[in-house]
Amino acid sequence: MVAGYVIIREAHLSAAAGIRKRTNTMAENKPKIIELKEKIIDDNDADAEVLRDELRGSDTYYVNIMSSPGSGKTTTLLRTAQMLKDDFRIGILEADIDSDVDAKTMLDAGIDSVQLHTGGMCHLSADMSRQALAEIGTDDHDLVFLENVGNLVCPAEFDTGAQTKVVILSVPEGDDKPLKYPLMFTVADVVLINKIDAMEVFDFDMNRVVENIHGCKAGIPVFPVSAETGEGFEPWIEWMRNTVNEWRAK
Ligand SMILES: Nc1nc2c(ncn2[C@@H]2O[C@H](COP(=O)(O)OP(=O)(O)O)[C@@H](O)[C@H]2O)c(=O)[nH]1
Ligand SMILES: [Mg+2]
Repeated sequence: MVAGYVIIREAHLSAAAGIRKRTNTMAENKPKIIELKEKIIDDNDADAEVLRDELRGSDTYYVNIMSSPGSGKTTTLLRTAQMLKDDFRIGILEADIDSDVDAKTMLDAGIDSVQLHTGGMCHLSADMSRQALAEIGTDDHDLVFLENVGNLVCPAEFDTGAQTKVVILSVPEGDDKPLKYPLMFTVADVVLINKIDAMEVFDFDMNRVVENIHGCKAGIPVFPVSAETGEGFEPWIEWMRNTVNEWRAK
């Protein structure tokens, strides 16, 4: 095992974040940015099991959110955190290759968040999760969501140590994506079909996508939602709440 390290620095608003028009920079939240470095670990799967035991010890439920860029991870997390904030102390880890826009979105909404930079890596390993969880603090959070790097390939191959893997597929991406990226839908525990408010504009068949998802992993829950309007969120939120509470009761 090669020693890894974590550098923390206060973020200056990045060039990417600066694209957004800002009127009052004095009052803005500046996310803490954590530069993650990958340790070379022989067996990431075994390390992920160790992390799950550690999280059991600290009574922290860890959820890995995966999808393509733009399918709605940040928007979904924002609404999810707002709907679960009275049940759990929520923290959000925002992974990205660069920029701090997603963590800033959370902080602006009053949700605890740190931005993770992966140094160009297209996924997070269990050890990178461990570094990030240590920074956000497992004592202060019962439920931590990871917004993984936007990508339907690499993140599927790396167990982050999360107890639940959520995959988001959005309507504009098409109902055939489970056929093209089967590993992602095989490792998923639950799938959200986001942007259902745009169903009329796209040739997207809800029955067909559920069939395609269940062809990868039989019987997993699929929730059609709109993170924009909130449609369909109640069943998803109830599922998440029950899943965490059942785990905590064990
Ligand atoms: N119409 C519609 N747009 C959405 C929905 N969810 C997210 N978006 C938009 O899709 C874009 C990407 O969303 P974002 O949450 O940043 O995706 P991420 O890259 O996966 O984090 C933004 O312009 C969102 O406003 C939705 O349910 N319906
Ligand atoms: Mg995002």
